[in-house]
Amino acid sequence: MTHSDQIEVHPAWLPAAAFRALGSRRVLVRGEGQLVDTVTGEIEQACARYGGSRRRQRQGEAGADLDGSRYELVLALTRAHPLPSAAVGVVERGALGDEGFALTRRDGATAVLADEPAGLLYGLFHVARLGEAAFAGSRPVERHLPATPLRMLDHWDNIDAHPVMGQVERGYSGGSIFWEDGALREDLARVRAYGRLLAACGINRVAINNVNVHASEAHLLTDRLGDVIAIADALRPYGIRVHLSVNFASPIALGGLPTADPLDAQVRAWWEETTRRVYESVPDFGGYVVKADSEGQPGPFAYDRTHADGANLLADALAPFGGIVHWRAFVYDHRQDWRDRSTDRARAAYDHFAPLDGQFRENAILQVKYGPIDFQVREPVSPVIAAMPSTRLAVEFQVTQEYTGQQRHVCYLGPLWSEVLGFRPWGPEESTVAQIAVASGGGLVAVSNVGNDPFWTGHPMAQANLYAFGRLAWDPQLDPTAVLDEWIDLTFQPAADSGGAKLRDTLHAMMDESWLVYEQYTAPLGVGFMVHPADHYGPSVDGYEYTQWGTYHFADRDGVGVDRTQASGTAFTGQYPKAWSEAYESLEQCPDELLLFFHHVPYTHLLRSGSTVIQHIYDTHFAGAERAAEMRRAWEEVEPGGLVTPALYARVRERLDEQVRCAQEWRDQINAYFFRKSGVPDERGRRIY
Ligand code: GCV
Repeated sequence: MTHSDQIEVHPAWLPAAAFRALGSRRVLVRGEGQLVDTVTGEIEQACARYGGSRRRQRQGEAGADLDGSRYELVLALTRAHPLPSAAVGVVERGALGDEGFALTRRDGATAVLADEPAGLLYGLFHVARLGEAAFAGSRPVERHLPATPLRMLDHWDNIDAHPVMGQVERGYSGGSIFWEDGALREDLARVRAYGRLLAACGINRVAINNVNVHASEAHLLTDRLGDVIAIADALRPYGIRVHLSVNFASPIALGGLPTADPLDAQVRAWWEETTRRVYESVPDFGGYVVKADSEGQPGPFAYDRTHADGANLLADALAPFGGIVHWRAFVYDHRQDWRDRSTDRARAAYDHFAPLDGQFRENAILQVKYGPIDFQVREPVSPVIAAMPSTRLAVEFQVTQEYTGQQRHVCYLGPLWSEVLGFRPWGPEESTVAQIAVASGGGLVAVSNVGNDPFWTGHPMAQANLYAFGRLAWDPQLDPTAVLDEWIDLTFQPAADSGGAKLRDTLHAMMDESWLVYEQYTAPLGVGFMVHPADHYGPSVDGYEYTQWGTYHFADRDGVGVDRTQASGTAFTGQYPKAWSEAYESLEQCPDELLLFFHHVPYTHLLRSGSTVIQHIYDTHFAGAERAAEMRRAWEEVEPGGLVTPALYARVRERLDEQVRCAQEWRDQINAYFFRKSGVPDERGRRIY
């Protein structure tokens, strides 16, 4: 496809060839509804390209055509009557929920059944993922149901380009696909194509504006509702509901009231009326996202009210329409005195929110960043997740690579998210983070990495992160390496011949462990934030050390790390259930990769790995920079022009040059810094500056 300025837009994981297998078949679609129309349209296009045929049958249209044996692929709603024979007896109606589907193959026909149209859409994309395999042999009935109905992306997009943060806060992929220069884009083709990509990996909700809600963006709630309607219309054909980030002080800024106090009757009436109007315009509107009392955003603290009071105000306004409020737990003191070692930013979310457990309304979801600080390359899982059994919780990830290479570095984040989702806060045998979030009635949310860049995500390989987030939100138990394989198969359509196999191997070699490689040359042992303040890119070891932001490493001539123990530190370890509280508290049991997050230790401290802290720092930084160079060498072996277009080849090549440069800079600055502090030489005598 092309967009307004005529740059070819990369098809990401939906190139035409992804539909080759189903587009060359005889296909029957049965059912009604907008999403069934979407399915039909997809099949129509694929058949036009690949020579297949499609028949659409609506309710009440009978005829000999209903005999499934004439079709090689049948997609039908279970309520379709009568069911095509290929689909009869496959599943009990009602067992598939709002979004699930069943897939089976027998007597030469593949059938996808769903109770609701959304299920049919997800089933269609599943068939595309399977390719020819969907049409081979026979398949027992498989049911595919999403783990959670809440699989959402947050955009940090601004309408007006912000003087410091730009059009997209922490965006590394060009401008916003929604807005440009203070207005909604005229051509929303990219937004429609985005919706299609998202549906194909399982996302069903999008918040369309930055959680830092500036002046123009606040008006999306009221006099700029037209923008919201247009975006919702563009995304609806792919089953995606739109949410808005709102400013807690809107009753003052937009409503002319003297207060935004959540318990004030006029304020409550203002939100009720405003929300009613939103639903009048967008009946399937998803709800609000709120960043309150955080990094300068207004909130209930100004009125001596709690965050439950704040969230419940909006929840009550949304409830009559089935909407939800996502209330973010990212609340901390961003004006801390660096001299004060007792205040610990890691503690803040738990301290603020754990006492409020059970006080939030049914339709309020607390949105918790996966770690206690801020999307670092390595953090422990946030203790809030285990601390609020009576609250709906959504775990928040960051697909945009703010702290993981800003889409200039290859950093496949599937393994990080998978590790977090599989973490058991209550100890072995107990529930995982994913199970806790799902059982609470929450879900998974992530900050999007998409912009109007021709490759969507700046670095073409960062597309894999977006895809993987969707797939893990649908099924948190998926193996991230297998998900990467799906992405490779769809995106590059590699054949099983030697060329295809080689490309697959190269991509796996570069991406499978790229998160760990990034960790190696940047942040040792759980220390975070040694980045340039403001843009958060590249090394600046002391960049945050004497600032107000609460993100310190406390390196001195003897040692490094933050003492968060109960015995002698900030007592953050005490916020975890016993199993992890004890493990993190203990120098012997604390996992190496988190040691400096929890402990301040001498440079000569012996890690569980057998290395000392200082030698580990040197070794990992040399190794990480070398592995970045290996990635570039691997990419140089790829031949542009076959499965990899010259444009994509060149974009990756250019990014790898920067990654190698930056990794060396990280290596040299970190090694030099810690050598100068500690005076301990590298036992292998390598060059340290
Ligand atoms: C949208 C980090 C980022 C901010 C972001 C904030 C948040 O601090 O650097 O740009 O603000 O997280 O999650 O709200």
